[in-house]
Amino acid sequence: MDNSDLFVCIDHVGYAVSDLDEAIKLHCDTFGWRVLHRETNEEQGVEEAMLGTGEQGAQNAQIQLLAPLNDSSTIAKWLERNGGRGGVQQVAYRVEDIDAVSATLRERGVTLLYDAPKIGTGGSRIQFAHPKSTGGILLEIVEPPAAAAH
Ligand code: CMX
Repeated sequence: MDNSDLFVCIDHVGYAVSDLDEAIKLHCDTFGWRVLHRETNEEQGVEEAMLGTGEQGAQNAQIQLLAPLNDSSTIAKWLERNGGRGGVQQVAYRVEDIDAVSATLRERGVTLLYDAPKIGTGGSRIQFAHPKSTGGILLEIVEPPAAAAH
């Protein structure tokens, strides 16, 4: 089985946090990350920040901080289930062609959450694999906007 065309690399690891500014302060002041990008994604119910380290930009693996926009947000539910504590909510794999990779994963029995990819950070296209079909990890698949794919 040739798997070489599935994933490019780990794109980011997503942490659920209850307060975005507090989390940014912790990860930047204490751990030395810096904010590369910040946005609100209404559809996903999140306020988020992408963090990079040193001179690295979005081409390298990032940390994503995800705070709930409202009580019905996926992140609010995740935090509630976790006793209000933050933690790793997802791992995201970068792909070059999300439609092709989604089709391959479906063929292999992976449960994908959306019929078609949705819009994620910075205009990327995203899809999720349900944790029940990945061994317990919420897996995001992300196709960056064309210019940032490599
Ligand atoms: N990681 C691992 N397991 C998780 C999980 C997570 N993040 N979220 C839920 N689960 C587990 C629960 O513990 C539960 O397991 P048990 O049944 O063994 O108790 C099970 O999954 C529940 O699944 P569910 O009833 O289908 O659905 P939930 O309401 O818990 O929601 C999920 C889970 C994956 C469908 C939901 O989190 C989702 O839609 N995620 C995709 C969208 C998202 O995460 N958006 C925010 C980030 C946006 C971005 O990255 O840009």
